[in-house]
Amino acid sequence: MRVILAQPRGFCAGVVRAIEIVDRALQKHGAPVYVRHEIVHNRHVVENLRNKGARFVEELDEVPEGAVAIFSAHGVAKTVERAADDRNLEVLDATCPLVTKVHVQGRQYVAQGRTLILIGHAGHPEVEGTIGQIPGTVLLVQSEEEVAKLDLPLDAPLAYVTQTTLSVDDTRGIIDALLARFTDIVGPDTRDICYATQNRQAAVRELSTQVDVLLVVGATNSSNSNRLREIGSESGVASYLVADGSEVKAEWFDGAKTVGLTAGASAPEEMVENVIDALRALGPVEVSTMTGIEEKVEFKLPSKLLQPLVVREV
Ligand code: 0CJ
Ligand code: F3S
Repeated sequence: MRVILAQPRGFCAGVVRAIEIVDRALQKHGAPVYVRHEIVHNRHVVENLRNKGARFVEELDEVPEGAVAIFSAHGVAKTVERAADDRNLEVLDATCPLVTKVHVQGRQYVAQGRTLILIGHAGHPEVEGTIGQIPGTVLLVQSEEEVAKLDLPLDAPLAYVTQTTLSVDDTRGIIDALLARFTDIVGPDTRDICYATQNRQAAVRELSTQVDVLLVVGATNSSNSNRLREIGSESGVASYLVADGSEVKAEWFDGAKTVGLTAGASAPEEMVENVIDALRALGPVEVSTMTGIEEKVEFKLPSKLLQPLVVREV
């Protein structure tokens, strides 16, 4: 069997930064440090940090007064920031800077007197965070059908922003439907979808033309990973989302000569290797990597974590 690895795949700059924030917080403050929500949507990443002394909670009332609390890469609502203040928590914010950019942009549109529409998936923590970062009502739109149902005057001053990990194609369809229906609406095209999501989707679309089966390494609650699997399916390729090699099933590969393998932005490269090992257990495997973009994006750490850990006396 030939295995072709997608390029790019796996960790994005926001995930690398978020994990580094937890690691450095543990070095600086010692265990335990508290992380609100999974730092990124991957249980291998979470387990690894838990073993080093991180404690994962869903809400801040589970964090003792005055402790260190880290917000996940997906961002949080203002109410969460206020709750952290009320409990005197030492906050380290691992919100991806590209999510924060959407928060800022949304607030700017509202300050211009526009009603804000957020294109995204209900219940996702990034969507809850973005809605909660913007004053007033934010209207969530999940599909083109929902655009038709928006109860707004056709000439109302509107603006839209998007979740960062959506399908580029679906989002373009929703934006086109908004632009076709409303006469005074502004927004950033599909550019709010982050570079990592766009690059991984483009790579998988190309890879899907060359393979019989597509495997996406990622978690079932990872939005960006799910979108990669969907692109494979939409291209007519049998496509599966797996957390690691233990979930790979022999019957998926009956008659398959070429398998495409990619990973969501929150999936560690070790799990890609783990999946390759599982494929090797089924028979001989030849691994290559498609040609693709080399990403060079890096995000700065919060300044609180850049201070030297040990101050030497002079
Ligand atoms: O929302 C984000 C800032 C992406 C974080 C990295 O991916 P993941 O899987 O934790 O999150 P999504 O469910 O948003 O893709
Ligand atoms: Fe940020 Fe995109 Fe990664 S929003 S955390 S760079 S998937």
